[in-house]
Amino acid sequence: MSLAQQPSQPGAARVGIGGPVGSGKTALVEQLIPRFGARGTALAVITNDLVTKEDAERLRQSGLIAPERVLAVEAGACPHTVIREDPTLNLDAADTLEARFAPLDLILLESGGDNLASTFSLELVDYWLFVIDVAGGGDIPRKRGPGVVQADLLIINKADLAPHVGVDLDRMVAEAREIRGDKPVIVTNCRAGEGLDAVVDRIARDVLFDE
Ligand SMILES: Nc1nc2c(ncn2[C@@H]2O[C@H](COP(=O)(O)OP(=O)(O)OP(=O)(O)O)[C@@H](O)[C@H]2O)c(=O)[nH]1
Ligand SMILES: [Mg+2]
Repeated sequence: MSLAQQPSQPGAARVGIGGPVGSGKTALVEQLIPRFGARGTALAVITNDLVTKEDAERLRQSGLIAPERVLAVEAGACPHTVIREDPTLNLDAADTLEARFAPLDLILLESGGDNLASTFSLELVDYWLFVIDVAGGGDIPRKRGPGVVQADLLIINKADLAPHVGVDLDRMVAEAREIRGDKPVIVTNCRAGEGLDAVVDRIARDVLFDE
């Protein structure tokens, strides 16, 4: 790693994962944990749910990660507020994890499911992914929501469902690429674990500065 590439802040890289309700954000986290583990990346996770700790409990019980490395933030009725306008709760959770498990390499922050306009504060994260899914409709990229347009990495998940919901996946991907210019788009199937190595490689390269 060259000095010029090193992150300016010491500590763990913070990566946000946003996207509509049910698009597969937690399923993505479940796929990423063992892959980063295999690379030796020291990892912790923050989940945001509206008024429960559902996703945190799911991850804690998954056997994929030590339960104490998962913290839950209750986002209230507006999940975007705690990742954008006032990310204090998430910043505190990230600081707590860093202090407890130093040195951490990476913290994944899953937002509560939200709409296509949700984006992350760059005060909170160094990089963020937006997860949409094929079953949500092939026209989602064309709607140019800020999440789809601005995210550092767009994930189009549930590729396996395309034939079942009448979506032309190639067209959906082509439209997403056109709208996003140079920024990456990766197609995944988080049920079968497809496309995930490319996601890990991207994050490792762009965020951990580790080829
Ligand atoms: N067929 C298929 N199902 C998937 C895929 N990824 C996730 N799912 C299913 O989609 C549903 C929602 O997945 P979650 O990971 O809970 O979605 P989420 O985005 O975390 O949901 P919220 O946190 O509630 O917004 C679950 O039933 C998953 O099993 C996929 O690639 N293909
Ligand atoms: Mg979830």
